[in-house]
Amino acid sequence: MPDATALSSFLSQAKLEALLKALSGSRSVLILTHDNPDPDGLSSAACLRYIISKRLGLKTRIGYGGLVGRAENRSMLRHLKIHTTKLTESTIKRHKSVILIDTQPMTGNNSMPTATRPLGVIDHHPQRKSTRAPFIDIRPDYGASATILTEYLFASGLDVPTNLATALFYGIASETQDLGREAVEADRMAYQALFPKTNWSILSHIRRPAREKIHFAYLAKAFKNAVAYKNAVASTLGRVEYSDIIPQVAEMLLDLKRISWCLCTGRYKDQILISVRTSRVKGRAGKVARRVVGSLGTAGGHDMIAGGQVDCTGKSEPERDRMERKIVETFFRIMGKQESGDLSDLLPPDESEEKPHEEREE
Ligand SMILES: [Mn+2]
Repeated sequence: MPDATALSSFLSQAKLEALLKALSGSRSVLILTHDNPDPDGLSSAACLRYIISKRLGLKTRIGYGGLVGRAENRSMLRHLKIHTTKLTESTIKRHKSVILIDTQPMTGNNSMPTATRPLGVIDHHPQRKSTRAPFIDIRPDYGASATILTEYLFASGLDVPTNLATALFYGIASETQDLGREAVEADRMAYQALFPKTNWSILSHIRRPAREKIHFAYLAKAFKNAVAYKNAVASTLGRVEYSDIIPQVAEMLLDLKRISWCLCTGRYKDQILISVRTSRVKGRAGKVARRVVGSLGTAGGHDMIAGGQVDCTGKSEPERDRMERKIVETFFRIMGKQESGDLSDLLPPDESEEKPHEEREE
C-alpha cells in the first residue's frame, strides 16, 4: 500500500496538471496572495510563478494589497530575488486569469474585487462555502500553503533552484514554527525535501534582518499596553506603519509563562487588524477571532493561528481607539472574564513614572 507521502504526491501531480490545463488558454497570469503577505504566501506565489513560466511560458506576476512590512519578509524578497507588485483592486480587475494563493475569495484579507472570480484557489485554510473557481486545491489539514507548492514543484520534474528552495523552506518553517505548530506529515516531508537545497547563509540573513528603530518602539508599546486575565493576554498597538508587527507581537506574547491565548490589535490605514494565537493544539483560534470581531468585520484562521479585520473608514481617531478597546473587551469576555473580573498589567509599573505624591507619607 502506498504511504501517505506517495499519496499526496499523486494528488499533487494530478492537481498540478489540472491547474496547468486550466491556465493553458491564458495570455498572462496574476498570482495574488493576501494583503500584507507573509513568507508562506510569498514563497508559494514565487513557486507557482516559476512552475507556470517554465511549463507554459506565460507571463506571470505576483501581486498583493497592503504592504510587506516585516523586516524578515522584506529581506526574504530582496535576498531571494522575488519580484512582487503591490496592486489595487482596479488593476486586479483587468486580469482575466487570477490564482489566489494562501487565501480565498471574500475572506476580507485580500484585494480580489468581490465581483471577480478567480481561475484558481490554492490554500490551506478551511474552505469557505463561497469559494468557487474552476480550479481548487484546498488542504485545510496542511500547516502551510508552501507545502502544497513544494509538492507541485517536485511533481513538475523541474530543477529546484536554491533561491526557491530557500524561500519555500522559510515559508514552511515560519508558518509552522519549525514544524512545531499545526504541521502534518506532508509538511515534514516537504521540509526534509527542501532541507538539502536550502542556502543556510541566506536563510540566516533573512531570519536576523537589520531592523528599523520603529520595530523596537512597537515592541516597547506592545509590552507596556499588555494586560492579562488568567491565561489570556492582549495588547493594543494603535496606529502602526506596517501591519505584520501585529502577528509578530501576538506570537511573542504567547511565549509568556502560563499564557495560552493572546490577542494583538493594531490599526493600519482604515482597518483595525487583529491577530489571535493559542498554544492549544485544538484551540479553534479561527472561531475565537470570528467571535472577537463579531459583526464588525471578517476573520478566520486555523486552530492555533487566526486573524481578522474591521473596517473603520469614516471613524474619528477617538472612535477608532474605542473600537480597538471594545475588541479587547470582547476577547477577554470570550476568555471567561466576568464584568467584575480584573485585568492586570503585564509589566509592573515603571517606578520612575510614579507620581511623587504617591510616595509621600501622609
Ligand atoms: Mn499560510
